[in-house]
Amino acid sequence: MLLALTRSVPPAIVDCELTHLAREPIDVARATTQHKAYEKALASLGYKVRHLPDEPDLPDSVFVEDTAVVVDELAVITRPGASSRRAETFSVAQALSAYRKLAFVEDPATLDGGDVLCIGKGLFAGRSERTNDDGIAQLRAHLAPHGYSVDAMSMRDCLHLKTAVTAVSDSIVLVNPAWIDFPGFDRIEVDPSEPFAANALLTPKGVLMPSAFPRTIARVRKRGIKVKTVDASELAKAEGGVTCCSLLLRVQ
Ligand code: CIR
Repeated sequence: MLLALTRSVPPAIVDCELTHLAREPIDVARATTQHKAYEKALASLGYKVRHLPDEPDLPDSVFVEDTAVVVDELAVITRPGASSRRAETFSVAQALSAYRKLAFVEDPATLDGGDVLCIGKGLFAGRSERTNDDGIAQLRAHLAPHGYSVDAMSMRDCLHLKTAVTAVSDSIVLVNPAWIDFPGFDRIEVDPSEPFAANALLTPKGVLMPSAFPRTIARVRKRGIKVKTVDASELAKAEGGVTCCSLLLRVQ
């Protein structure tokens, strides 16, 4: 079974962390409606959606991707780079312990799940304001015994590695070349007018992308990849994309 762990939009999201965007008012009701549509989209892509406990006072708690890196053998609970986000991990660890052995990223390391891209047994970890070299080293140490490689990557001008590049099939990446050099893979480049379009969520039934990026979506479809779209515009004001609102895992 495919499982998606999600968490509802907290009222405190109006005070979310922002790194590269100017603060704009966030309509919590609208964000919640969009988040529900996102969960529905995940269900239509074959996922059973399970809700993590609400964290109404943790502003970025809807962005659950950043709290863990989950592979078939293990879940690595992160230590988010923003100290305001560290308390998000407790309930995630508890929920994941039902499905996976756990490992933990520990001080002085920091790591956000948004900085980790998995392509098969190859992982790429972005050095960012949130993820440091200790974080990447600890991730590597936890995963190497299970046959995973972890390559450190550098980006520019964006929050997370997966703001700049994601996988849209087993072998094709969707990339914003202004923010990262990502050689070695067949690639689709985002339309230059849609810099945030590189964040797509890969599922076995196709990719999920924000409807705000029609030009890039057309490029992905042209390569024969199925694309489902959602309106994620309100969560985008909190610097979130489609990968950040879920943790996806295979369970028995
Ligand atoms: C933050 O700055 O931590 C949140 N406002 C946005 C997190 C987005 N997460 C992600 O892309 N994985």
